[in-house]
Amino acid sequence: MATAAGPLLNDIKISAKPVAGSFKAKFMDAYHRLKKELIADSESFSHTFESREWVSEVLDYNVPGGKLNRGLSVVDSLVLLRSGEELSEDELFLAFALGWCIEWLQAYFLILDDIMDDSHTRRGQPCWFRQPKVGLIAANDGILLRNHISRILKRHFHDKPYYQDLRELFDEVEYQTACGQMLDLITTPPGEVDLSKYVMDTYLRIVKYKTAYYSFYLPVACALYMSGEDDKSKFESAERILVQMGTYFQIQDDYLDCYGHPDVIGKVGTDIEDTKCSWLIVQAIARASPEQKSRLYNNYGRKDPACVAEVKKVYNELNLEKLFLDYESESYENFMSIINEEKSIELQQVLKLFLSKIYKRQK
Ligand code: GPP
Ligand code: MG
Ligand code: MG
Ligand code: MG
Repeated sequence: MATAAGPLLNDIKISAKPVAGSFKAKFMDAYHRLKKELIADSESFSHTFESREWVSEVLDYNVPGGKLNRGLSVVDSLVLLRSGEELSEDELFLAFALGWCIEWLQAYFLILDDIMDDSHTRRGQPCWFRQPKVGLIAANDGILLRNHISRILKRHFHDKPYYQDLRELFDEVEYQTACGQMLDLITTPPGEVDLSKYVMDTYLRIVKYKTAYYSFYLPVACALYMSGEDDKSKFESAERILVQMGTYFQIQDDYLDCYGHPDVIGKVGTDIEDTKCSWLIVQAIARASPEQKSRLYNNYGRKDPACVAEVKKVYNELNLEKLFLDYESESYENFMSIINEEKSIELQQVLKLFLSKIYKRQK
């Protein structure tokens, strides 16, 4: 992680780094336990040898292979919310289980998103639906993963006072994400290039819903429920700031789609070919001359590599890389000042940890 923001970032890293690092191995142990329980679970369905093998492969291929930032954020946030007070082994496992529910949700979204975006690679391997034996079975695998979340919650949280809150939280966030995904898709219908619709307001609405709630608000809300928090205003201020951070995260994703290295980001960008309402095209349309606009209209949304190269050429003429890097540095300063206004020191720490994990990320 870069330290261009100077001492402020170093302050966060001092308190944040050891927390995240130390839980990774135990977090993976929890994955194996949850996987075993799901496959052994015969309450509603008794697995055959083939189905057990299939589920095992669906899980191993799609669930644990990412950065695990969302999942680990639950336990990291809980530790900070408890002001460093030690968690029992049982509490630790529950925080891991909630973290894995988020990773399961992410895997379910990504399997379906890759079909919808016609993507080829994800996390350094072919997208699940690109596996010859999988194809559109992937759609059902996504549904299966979504249902696993409910089963994990029921098995491990049924007797907790916050069980109903968790169920509603996951339902609400899934709904928000599906709405965001809908906006993402209907703003860019196949074959239609109407770049006049690509304005910042529309963009911000798409990314708030398709990315920010599940990636940023969800882990902290899980940790707040686990910590026994019942002050609604804590949830509200966390939501307000984390949704902005999630927006910043998706802007990075859009930037990396064009300028990131596939070996580092683990996927080959498809936003230009898919006519996506990406941060880059919104900025380009706002700045382009009539001549540049017509080149964008003629080349955006086409699978031809020469068309993609022409769009990137306009991006370079408009110096969008520099625009992004300036936006990134400004965002850091803005976030720090919003976070420092937050009344709860524990919540401040949680938010700074999130910022330190994503600021100037390369993947
Ligand atoms: C990220 O968009 C958004 C999601 C993965 C949410 C998908 C939601 C569903 C309900 C399926 P993206 O397409 O820019 O992500 P990536 O670049 O990783 O493909
Ligand atoms: Mg998408
Ligand atoms: Mg995608
Ligand atoms: Mg993307």
